[in-house]
Amino acid sequence: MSNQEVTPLVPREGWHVMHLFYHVDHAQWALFSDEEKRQAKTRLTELVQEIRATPDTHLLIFSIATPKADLGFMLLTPDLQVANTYEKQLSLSLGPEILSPTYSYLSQTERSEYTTSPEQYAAETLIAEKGLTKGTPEFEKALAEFNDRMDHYLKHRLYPVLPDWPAICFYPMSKRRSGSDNWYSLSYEARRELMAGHAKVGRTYSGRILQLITGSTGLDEYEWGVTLLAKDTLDIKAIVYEMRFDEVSARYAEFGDFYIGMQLPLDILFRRLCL
Ligand code: 76R
Repeated sequence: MSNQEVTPLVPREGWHVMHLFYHVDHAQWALFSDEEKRQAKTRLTELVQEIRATPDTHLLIFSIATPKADLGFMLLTPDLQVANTYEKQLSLSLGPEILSPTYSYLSQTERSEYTTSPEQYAAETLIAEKGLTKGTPEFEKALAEFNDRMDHYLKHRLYPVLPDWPAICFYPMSKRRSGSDNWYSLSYEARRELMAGHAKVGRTYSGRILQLITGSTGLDEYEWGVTLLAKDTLDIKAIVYEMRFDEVSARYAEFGDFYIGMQLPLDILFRRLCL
């Protein structure tokens, strides 16, 4: 059945996101003739081109550091039917026994519950902090700038286009729900205040870390997938370390496994993976 015949599963807003990790079976690969190896790599290359030519669809490809996995993909696309189709095809692209999944994660891009609203920005920053008066040209200009910035930011959160920065870090995380450390029994105001502290730390990494937080409550084991892109692995280590001291992480965060990869063009990736 082709995708035209099934009902699309497109969220009301945002995209589906899959993180896919595989091992390469080199024993099976060694049984291929040179011609079969060439054909297999061509199949994967053509599939990658097809995926990347699909509207609103992005595919990041990376080699994984350490033998936790060999190869990773991050696929972003609106329709879960399409994501599922591509995911199955990627698994089989090098031949039925070459790639075996070692870990995977399903999430969706989402807007943040804690993003500052224009009303909050006006009251807390423009009036209380900067002493501006509502209705003055200065106030209106600052508010318009804020709205522009937020529109741009929301667009990035829901429909991200990720840069080709070499280092990629992925890990899933949840907010704790135990005893007196239950994030979900805090009031909205308390959570918003804590998240403001978190964001303040995060903003100091602007230009060095590009983060994408995707929601997975009800979709996968943890509540969020954290994807960090960097040009220097030291920045990844530093931000994760620094955030451990921030109350949101120190008290309320639980983490899954960490994966570190390097984004590479396919020809270099094939050589890296000894294919
Ligand atoms: O409105 C916004 O999106 C900006 C403020 C912001 C929110 C709401 C923000 C900023 N984050 C938000 C939400 Mn974040 N973030 C993480 C991790 O390892 C750890 O300890 C935690 C993993 C990192 C490294 C990180 C980085 N953030 C979230 C959420 C959802 C929480 C919820 O809804 O309850 C999670 C799980 C999470 C986790 N965060 C930033 C960063 C960085 C670098 C920023 C600044 C971004 C910028 O301003 O450019």
